[in-house]
Amino acid sequence: MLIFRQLFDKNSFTYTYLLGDSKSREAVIIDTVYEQSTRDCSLIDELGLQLIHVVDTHCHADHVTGAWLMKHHLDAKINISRHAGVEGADNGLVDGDHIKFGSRYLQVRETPGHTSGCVTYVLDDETMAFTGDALLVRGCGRTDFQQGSPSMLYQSIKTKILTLPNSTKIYPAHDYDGVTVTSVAEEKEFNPRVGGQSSQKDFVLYMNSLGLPHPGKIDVALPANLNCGRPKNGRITDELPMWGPLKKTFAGVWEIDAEWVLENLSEVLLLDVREHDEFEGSLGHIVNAKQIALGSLANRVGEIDTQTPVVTVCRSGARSAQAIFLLQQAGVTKAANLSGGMLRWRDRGYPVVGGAS
Ligand SMILES: N[C@@H](CCC(=O)N[C@@H](CS)C(=O)NCC(=O)O)C(=O)O
Ligand SMILES: [Fe+2]
Repeated sequence: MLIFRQLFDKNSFTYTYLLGDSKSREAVIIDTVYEQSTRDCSLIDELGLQLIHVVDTHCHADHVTGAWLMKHHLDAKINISRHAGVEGADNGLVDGDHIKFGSRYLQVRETPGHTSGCVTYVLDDETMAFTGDALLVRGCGRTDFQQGSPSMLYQSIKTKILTLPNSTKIYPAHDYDGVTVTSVAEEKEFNPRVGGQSSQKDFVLYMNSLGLPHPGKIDVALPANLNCGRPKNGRITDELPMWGPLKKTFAGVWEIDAEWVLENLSEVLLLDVREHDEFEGSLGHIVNAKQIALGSLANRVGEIDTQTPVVTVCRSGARSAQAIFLLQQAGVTKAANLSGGMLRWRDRGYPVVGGAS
């Protein structure tokens, strides 16, 4: 079975696609965004996938790709068109190449015109095509920079994309109105630029009259993307806090493993957000923990020292996850949830004060 997720970056209106083979757990990710790497790594981890390939549909002009960072974190191979002119990719793709993940693959179709190095990735059974900015929902990518060419884009769309089965679902790299998917049949009929009876001349004249301002981030994005998103000095600038081995869940909560907490009890403030009777009840509590029930936390947050890392604790790790959001809102940034809560702490046989044996 195919595992499929569509993810969205609300700053650049970019869609990122994760595809995995449920049996082998191997996965590929298409068009990542640098600032979303933590999110993407968390989802891959929570779904139990192993990222084999990170692929880009083209050298983006509006956001920095997460390709280099994903490779750094997960040891995946970087793939982009050989014609994209970028440095640092593991595989320079050409028409007809296959990108394999488990028993599945994506077929590479060169679809230049938005840029000279644009490709469309077609799933092995032709049920899905990832068109990048070649074909958007009721639109298409601009053709006024990066060796763009409206006549070339027209040919790419007509001969490489709209020749797929009518039922093929089309997933674009962007949609500025939040539309998530379309199909070959729909775009053949309703795309205002290439659909219906529109000729190449109609298309070229349409595209030459767009008059769009350049993307706001082009001066940052292009040089970075010419190096697959590697920062200039090779230093990572994502959001990982450094006070402990933290992991961010896909739900957006920083978590810390119980073993590290046990070994570093004197370095952290343990904040137990259970009710007082639970704190003194059968599960017991961790030594030196401060008890403030979740319901009172917003009012009592001033009692918490913002310099010391805070580890929030509850029965299962659920209420203490909500406590993380409250602490962050109050400016306590060094805070992480004890993953698994008191239940896991006790399962592992770690020491508690009070509680039933
Ligand atoms: N306002 C956006 C514009 C982004 C933009 O120009 N996007 C390109 C794709 S990289 C495009 O082809 N857009 C098509 C359109 O806006 O119709 C920004 O500043 O980033
Ligand atoms: Fe683009």
